[in-house]
Amino acid sequence: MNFETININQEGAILTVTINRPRKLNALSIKVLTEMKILLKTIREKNEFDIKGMILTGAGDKAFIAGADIKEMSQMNPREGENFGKLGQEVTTLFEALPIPIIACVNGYALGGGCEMAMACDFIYASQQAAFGQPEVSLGLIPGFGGCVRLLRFVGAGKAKELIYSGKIVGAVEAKEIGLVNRIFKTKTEMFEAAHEVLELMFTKSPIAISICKKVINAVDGENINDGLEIEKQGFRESFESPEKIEGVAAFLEKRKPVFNQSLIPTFQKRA
Ligand code: DAK
Repeated sequence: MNFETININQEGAILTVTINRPRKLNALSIKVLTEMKILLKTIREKNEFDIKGMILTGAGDKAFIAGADIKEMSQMNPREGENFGKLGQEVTTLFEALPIPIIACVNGYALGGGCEMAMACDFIYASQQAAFGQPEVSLGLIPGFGGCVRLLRFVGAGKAKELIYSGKIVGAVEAKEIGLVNRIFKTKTEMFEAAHEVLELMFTKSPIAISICKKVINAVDGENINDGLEIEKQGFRESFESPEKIEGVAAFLEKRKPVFNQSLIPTFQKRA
């Protein structure tokens, strides 16, 4: 399979998927998400690659994924924003639905949709250079690829709220302390070696048992992810309707600080 924005490399039963837009810090464009969706659906429906495990990573030394593509989002109306969010949620849901272990190897910025993509994998390994955050509120947005739901599951409500409300970026050590990251490595090479090693260990166990463990853990962790995702989708659309999204996104593109209306009290209205 040939893709423009992702690279795939199979070694034995392990498929490494690399988001390959290093000059844009591997930001998730519609193209990246569409190609990811095609790949994951092909693996799920055909198991064409005959793999037992997967690694997700980003090209270059600076970023795993620096988030959804802000430039593309700046052109989207609320309806297009909703469709974009749906596509992102489909990709993250496909990761969880694949009945094999998937490790996110984070080698730099994992921000916004990037952090969400890492959390949709089974667990996260990080290099010392890794940095994590959900900075969407700086753009007048909310995490929309499952971030509110999955960060809560990884680190608990208090830490999730602190990170999401502040948009703060934390390094690998703090990310490990709060339970977002399983292990930290000095170099990228060590990280990938360890990921291969643990996957090879898993391959000596029952693949069916592992797939059932994955299904059960994902199903019982929290109550019902679909309800949570539905609410998040509505909230995301709402943020797309807000003038603060226009200001936040414009400020990023114009390389300046955003000016938000502090007196505005936002309301969250559930859609029918
Ligand atoms: N999107 C597009 N381009 C990006 C980008 C992004 N997220 N992040 C970086 N880039 C681009 C920069 O614009 C720059 O491009 P040029 O200006 O060279 O053309 C290039 O990558 C290098 O970035 P910088 O020059 O900014 O590099 P620095 O080292 O100075 O800064 C940084 C690195 C990671 C701190 C900075 O780039 C940064 O703050 N990036 C944005 C991080 C961010 O805010 N990420 C969250 C994005 S919002 C949805 C659901 C979810 C989402 C969207 C929709 N639906 C439900 C609809 C998700 C939202 C997000 O992820």
